Amino acid sequence: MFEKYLDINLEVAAALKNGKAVVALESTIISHGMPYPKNVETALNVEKIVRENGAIPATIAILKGRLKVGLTADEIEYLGKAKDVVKCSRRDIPFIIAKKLDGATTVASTMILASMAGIKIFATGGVGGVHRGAQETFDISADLLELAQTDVAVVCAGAKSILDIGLTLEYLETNGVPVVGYQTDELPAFYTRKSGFGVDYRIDSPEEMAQTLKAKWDLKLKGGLIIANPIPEAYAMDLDTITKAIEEALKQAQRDGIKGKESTPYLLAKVKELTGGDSLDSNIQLVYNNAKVGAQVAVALAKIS
Ligand code: PSU
Ligand code: MN
Repeated sequence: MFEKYLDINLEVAAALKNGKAVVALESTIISHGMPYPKNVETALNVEKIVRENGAIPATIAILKGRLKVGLTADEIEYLGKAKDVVKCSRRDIPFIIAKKLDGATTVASTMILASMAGIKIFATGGVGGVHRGAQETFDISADLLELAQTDVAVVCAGAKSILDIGLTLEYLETNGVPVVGYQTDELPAFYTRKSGFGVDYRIDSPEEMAQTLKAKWDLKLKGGLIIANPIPEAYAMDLDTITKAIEEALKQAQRDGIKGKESTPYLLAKVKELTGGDSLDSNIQLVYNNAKVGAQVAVALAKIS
């Protein structure tokens, strides 16, 4: 049924048909997560890194109401520049289709489209989470609920401290979503390698990660899994600098009355401004590192599937 809404590009379709490794990539990071032209440059480099590590990249978005799995370089450029792209999560998908709009997919909606296409591994920078102050605002990302129900593993750099990391972990535990540290015992905090919080399990190789995923899905334990991959040491930010920037960004968000889906893009842009662009450089490097690990896990999973 969903096939009539879905366009899988030829290369991705062939790879899936032949059981080759494919890595899904999201588009909200392009349209709402980074400024032009760095967003486009990053998205194209991420695809290159996925290829260098033996997998086929599939950047996912909605264009003129069509669900696209695998964008061309021109489509990525278009998304990176366009001003009226809707940040599209699970609830938005049918409206973007019926109105024939352009939608950038979040972690949640990228998982949905990846799963329709048959892609199991998805690499990005950060997932949404439980926001600080969620006790009052109820701001909990739909990404977390998606992880509870859609069979796609997400490689990210942990949870950043614009979120309440402790509450995010509690929420994931309740919903049966495992949080795995890739070559780490500690959950990374996006811009830094440490958060003060542990992970559920540590896994050190793509092969063991693949075996874990296969067992989970063979047993029909539905839902995804967070593969938390720390930013490389050389690109990690100074804890004090990033903490101050995040505190200030949160203060300004409150002052400006930022709510709902605007919240995460606003905070990311503010943190970038307050760190003089340093946070963006770190953000880009951690995405590259996640693309590499995502491809390696996808290759290992393809071998045993
Ligand atoms: N975190 C980042 N960069 C991003 C996002 C999160 O460091 O670009 C994006 C992802 O697309 C994620 C979305 O799915 O923000 C979460 O938004 P919200 O908090 O509104 O659910
Ligand atoms: Mn939210």
